[in-house]
Amino acid sequence: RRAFRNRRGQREWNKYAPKPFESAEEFERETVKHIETTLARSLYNCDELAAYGGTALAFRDRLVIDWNKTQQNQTFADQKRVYYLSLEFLMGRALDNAMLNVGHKETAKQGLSDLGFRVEDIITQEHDAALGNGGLGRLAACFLDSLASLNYPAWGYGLRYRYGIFKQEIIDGYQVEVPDYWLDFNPWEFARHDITVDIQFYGHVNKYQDDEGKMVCSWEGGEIVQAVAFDVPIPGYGTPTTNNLRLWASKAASGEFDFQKFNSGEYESSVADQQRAETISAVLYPNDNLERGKELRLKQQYFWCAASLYDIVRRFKKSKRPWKDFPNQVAIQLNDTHPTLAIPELQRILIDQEGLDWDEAWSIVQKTFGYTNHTVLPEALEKWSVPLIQHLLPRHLQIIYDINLNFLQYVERNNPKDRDLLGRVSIIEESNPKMVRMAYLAVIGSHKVNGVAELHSDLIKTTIFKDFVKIYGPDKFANVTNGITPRRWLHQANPRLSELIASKLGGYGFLKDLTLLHKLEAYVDDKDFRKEFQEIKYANKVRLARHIKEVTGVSVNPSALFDIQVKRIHEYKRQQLNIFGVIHRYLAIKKMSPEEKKKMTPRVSIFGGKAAPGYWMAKTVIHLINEVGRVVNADKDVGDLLKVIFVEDYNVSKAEIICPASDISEHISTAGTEASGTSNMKFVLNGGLIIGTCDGANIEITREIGENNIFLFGNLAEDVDELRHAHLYGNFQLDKELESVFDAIRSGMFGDAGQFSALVNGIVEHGDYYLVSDDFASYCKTHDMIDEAYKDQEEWVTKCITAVARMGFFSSDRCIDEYAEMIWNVEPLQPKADGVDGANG
Ligand code: GL9
Repeated sequence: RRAFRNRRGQREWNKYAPKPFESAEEFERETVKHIETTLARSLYNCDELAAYGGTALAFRDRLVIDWNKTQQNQTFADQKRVYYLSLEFLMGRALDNAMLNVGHKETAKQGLSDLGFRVEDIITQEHDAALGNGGLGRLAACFLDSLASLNYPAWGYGLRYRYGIFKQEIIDGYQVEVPDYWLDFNPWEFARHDITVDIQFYGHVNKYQDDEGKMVCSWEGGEIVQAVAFDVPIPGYGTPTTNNLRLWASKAASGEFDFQKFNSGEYESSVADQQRAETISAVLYPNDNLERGKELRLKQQYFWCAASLYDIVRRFKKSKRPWKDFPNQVAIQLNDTHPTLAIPELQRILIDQEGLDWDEAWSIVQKTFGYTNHTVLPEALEKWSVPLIQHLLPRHLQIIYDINLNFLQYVERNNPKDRDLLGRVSIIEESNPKMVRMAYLAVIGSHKVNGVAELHSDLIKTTIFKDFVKIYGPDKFANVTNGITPRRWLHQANPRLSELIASKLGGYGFLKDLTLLHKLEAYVDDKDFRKEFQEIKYANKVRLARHIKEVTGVSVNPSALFDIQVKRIHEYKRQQLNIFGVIHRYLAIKKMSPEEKKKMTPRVSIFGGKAAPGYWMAKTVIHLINEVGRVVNADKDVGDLLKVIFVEDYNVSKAEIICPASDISEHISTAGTEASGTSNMKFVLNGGLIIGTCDGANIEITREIGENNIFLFGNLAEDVDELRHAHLYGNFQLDKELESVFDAIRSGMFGDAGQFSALVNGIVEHGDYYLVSDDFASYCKTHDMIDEAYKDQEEWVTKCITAVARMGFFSSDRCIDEYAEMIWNVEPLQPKADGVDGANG
């Protein structure tokens, strides 16, 4: 696979590049060499971790050659590049992915076996790179995979957090957060101590006339922190293209602690500066869909934007092109509003440092940026207080005010009659203190704004950005429905299913063009295919059952219906609706006769996900799930009919075990709140059905796979406002069945009822903002339908296979092509394969 043909049509290998392992022996030789020399470990006490290290380094050697060539090729080609700015990249493990992209996993498997190891055990030694919270960060990781696989010249820019998302332990049913120190041994990053940028904070602005009499501003004083680059290779699938993810770490500018203090015995304060600087990139903020306006977070944002822009501008300037070419060479995508400061920062560079006039600079800025919105939840929309920005970034505040002034004058000219409009769309909110609305700044500073699923993209146009549609017209707003990479979420997570599909489709082409899956529909009635499809699902459930037994001690029956909800714990995602439904089911089972029980479909309700450490309500939900599990799982009347499991520390590598093992997964957010969701796609692609609301990408999944193959329920987005209003000002009627559930909780059936009163009262007394009561009856009824449907396994398998066959649309490759064409205007760059300096592939 790694061979290329030269101009004479002969297969050749690069003279110097390490070739793919030609034999297991060759792999062993290199792995052992790394274990003994790079890692300085003796083979006689080589444990699995050391074997992981040696294996990773042996594969890394291959990756790095392609990486260097790709970068060289992209530099020579000198065409437009994409820069994806994201505060989160939820990468998960890298070794299995490297094996897939470099090839020769089988060779490694054989070699490891000769050394006395199983490849699966070695792969699982790796610590997840968990530099993200959830969907937004995982989307960025899928996008990097697709960008490389499709040969787009692209870089990711992020922060190198010393601590990623915390590890979750469940102790006595409560979430406990443990720090995730993941950098002990990370063979996938390369410290570039020679690539540093000085980043300024605080200080003041000086205004003066330059030699030509022009007024100029300069930002002076304050303090400097150094950004150091760490690079991570991102290999593409089926191509040698290997892109770069650059993560910035913070360091004290001097790089050394104060020797004078040190020598005079003040050891502690001598390192204080250093530690203060290093805290900037120390830890990922663990909030999901919530912004809290902390100074350190703003520092992180500016630090990362400024370092990345400096790097991008430096690269552009090497080309010696005129500034007006900047947007033809550079496309910057803002992943949410987190990198919005890049907008005033680029404007500052162009006017204060490069001497462009305002309008010329601003036109470059607007053409360069695109902004992706990922949520309409009001509590997630970023706002920073004016005094804080004034203090930390005085020059940027001036620029933001100037951007706002120009914008408001433009609005006023075009809408002279609409007085309130100016106040509504101003970047500055006239509150006390005044606030900078980052989403508005992002919209104004970008040429395209996109949502992440059709419903969401429509919603942003009618709610948070309604006025901007009036001002700019609808064409500034677009939709790019999210997707997932089939490499990780089908082939790596579910190798047997991938192999089965490949056997029918004549190879693994579907991993590059997921729409080829449609050919599977021809096998819906194929007996052998169906049987094997079912066996694979069963085997995946056995694998998950084993994991559950290992970590919780609870045995679950793999023949039961596996009903899974894994995602961040959030009121809008409504895990509370799910657990209330579970209690409802439990109460029903308790009342059943033995005959009725015989007819029941046995279930395992599986939950997983982290709550933000300060999100008390979400933590209460976790506690309730665990308490219900404790009671139900020990109840002899129930037996296998119902088990309730909370899988602790849900993360990317656990998702790879969980997603292939569902019969049903739950995507049950209050309509209009989940922008897209992406795990819905992962579960269906792996042959599970879903129960969901008409929200986010569920709607498009339904359109693609057919409404017979999905279980939809609940109120529609267009009715939510009305219902909320009625709750507060009408007569709130609690659903009767839900009332019985609450009675059970209040009776102390699941431990001290006082612990759950806020959860219950939020619904009964405080307006039920998330419409749990309104949707409860239809939710339970739909679960009853699922029970019935599951009894007819023939029909069930037909649904699952049909759904898989129709999931081609949800590849992140499709997303990236849409971004490239509609927003970035960039072309792929074919890897060089001329056989001389031999990018091979
Ligand atoms: C999110 C949305 O809530 C999801 O619906 C969406 O699928 C993803 C990716 O577009 O973005 N927005 C957001 O802030 N998060 C999302 O998952 N939160 C986290 O990632 C923590």
